[in-house]
Amino acid sequence: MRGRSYCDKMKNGLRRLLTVAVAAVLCMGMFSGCEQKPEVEEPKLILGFSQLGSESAWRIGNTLDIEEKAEKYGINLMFDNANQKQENQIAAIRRFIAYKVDVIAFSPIVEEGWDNVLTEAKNAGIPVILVDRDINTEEEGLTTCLIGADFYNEGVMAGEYLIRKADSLGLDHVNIVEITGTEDSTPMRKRQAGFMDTIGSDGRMEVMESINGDFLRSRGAECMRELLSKYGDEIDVVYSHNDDMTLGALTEIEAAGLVPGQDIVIISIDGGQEAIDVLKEGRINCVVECTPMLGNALMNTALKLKNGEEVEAMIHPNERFFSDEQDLSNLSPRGY
Ligand code: GYE
Repeated sequence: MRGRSYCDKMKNGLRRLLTVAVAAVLCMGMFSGCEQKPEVEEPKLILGFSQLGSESAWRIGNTLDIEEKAEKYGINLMFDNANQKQENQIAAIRRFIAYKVDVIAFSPIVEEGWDNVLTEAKNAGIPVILVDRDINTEEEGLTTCLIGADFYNEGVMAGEYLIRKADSLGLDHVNIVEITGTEDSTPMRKRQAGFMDTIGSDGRMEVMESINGDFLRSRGAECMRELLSKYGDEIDVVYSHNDDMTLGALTEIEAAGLVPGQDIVIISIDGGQEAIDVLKEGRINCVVECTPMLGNALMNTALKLKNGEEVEAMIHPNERFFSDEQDLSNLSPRGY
């Protein structure tokens, strides 16, 4: 700039000097700050979890428990809800691998079809935990462990209840309809097998039809409508693989002018609050427990894997059943 006075030049020089001094002080502050420990604690581990959907009260309870326990344990949870689609679960697991999470956990919607993506996880050195449901594979070492219920035993408990009920009612022939969970899923397969193996040797028992209700309340109602239109009041027993389908079926039974719990024996699985309340009213006869509270076991197992420790191959929570044979007045709130 032309024509500047000596005084202007002095002012500018001073200004520059000041700017440099301020910058130097700021810089020193920044560097000394770098030496201090960051205030935010590093997460203990990053856990990628693929939930299969939100089809039932059980599933919603399971998701809430896992989110709550991740926070309690200081674990960074990358959560994905697959909305009932296997391809969404596969895509989520691939994202977890790309992100290099420490541990992957997932609840497989069905048992088959996981080999490729789990081989990718294995090759990336990321351990995989199965939550709730199992997979079917010929490959070795794709997963580390399974944390979930003993579904076969749940089916056995349901069958044993039915035998006792038939005895107490003095029935010599029992017509059963079964509303099953998602086809090819572990709980569907094992709840069916445990039940059939238990009643199989009892000559009074006849399964008229097994129909797929996909663990959904709306499908439970549709299935029951169909069954009632085929068999009407010949149906003695409904064995339903979860509470939501059971509750859907009840409305159809009542709409058909029948009294659930009396005209038809109702056996359900899960043991969520709504079904327990209906059991107490006498409109359901037996509910086998299946707890969705798997969060503690999952977080403990994930931490062990991160530390390179051994984990148990199978963790089954303890489960019981609730029925019209018991006094349930003091049962504590179910939490799902
Ligand atoms: O019984 C049902 C849910 O896999 C144990 O899935 C779970 C089952 C549960 O939709 O309500």
